[in-house]
Amino acid sequence: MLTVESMKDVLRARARLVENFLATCLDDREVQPRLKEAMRYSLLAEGKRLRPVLCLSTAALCGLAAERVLPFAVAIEMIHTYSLIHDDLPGMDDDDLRRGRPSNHKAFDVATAILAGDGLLTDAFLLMGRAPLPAERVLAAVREMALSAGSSGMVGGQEWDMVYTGGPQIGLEQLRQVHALKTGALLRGACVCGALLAGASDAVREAVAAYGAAFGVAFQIADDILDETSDTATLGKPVGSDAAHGKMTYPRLVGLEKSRELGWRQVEKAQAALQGLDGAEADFLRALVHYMMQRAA
Ligand code: GRG
Repeated sequence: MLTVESMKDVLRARARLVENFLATCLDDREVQPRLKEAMRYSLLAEGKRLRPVLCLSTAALCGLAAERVLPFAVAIEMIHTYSLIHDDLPGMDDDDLRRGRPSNHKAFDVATAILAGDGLLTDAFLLMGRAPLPAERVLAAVREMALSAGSSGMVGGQEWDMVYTGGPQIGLEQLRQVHALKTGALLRGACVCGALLAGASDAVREAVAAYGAAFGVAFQIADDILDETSDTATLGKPVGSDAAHGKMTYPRLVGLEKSRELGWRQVEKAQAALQGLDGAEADFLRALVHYMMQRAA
């Protein structure tokens, strides 16, 4: 079993790999200077780099070295960053702060923030095509990422979220469905893409998908709890901002204690999904999901 400190060392090392790549990922071609500045502003702001780390880690679980999957993993962070920029826009959540600094449209302007998001989303697919791996594996992962991020995944979840916001109170099952798409789809997709890029067997790919799905639910519950209990400095966004936006959250629906119980149940589910998979990489993934929930304990 991995200690928390060793798990954090691996997490930091992988996040650093991602950040080094992010620093130069727009430098290989000409990009309009103000647009490039806006894209880099959000991309290089402090983030946990969870999705690319998950992709690198499930690839490692399946025996694929980080450098072969790094462009793809970074592309997933670009998609995540675009979603944060657009989520903060006045037509959506209208948030002034993100990742501890003014949100993109506050630092630049609304039109530039829209374009920075569009640029990051589109350029992500350019980068995915640069993964030095067999074309059929890359194609399968690109398809998976499009499904996870697009109208059947994150974007669809965002629309459900808007439809439900301010409307009649929704129940636990509806809340779970919104979050499975809005937040969970990209986290699950990141896990599945690592396995696809590594050419994993169907059984391992399914195990990793189940891990990613449970990770996504636990992540959202932890995020909701932190939203309720942390201060602005910890979150980099206003305290209770989701609840303040009229959104239903786990603590609002079932209370803090029950939310924690539900979160830990998902941690167990994620860990159980990897049953039968041994070694340091499986241990890392089990420790990671535990650590992620522990933040909200
Ligand atoms: C606008 C298409 C579109 C989608 C928006 C990601 C998203 C969907 C909305 C963000 C709103 C939000 C706070 C959701 C809760 C969970 C979440 C995605 C938190 C941010 O992810 P972290 O904590 O962020 O991994 P960092 O900054 O660490 O990368």
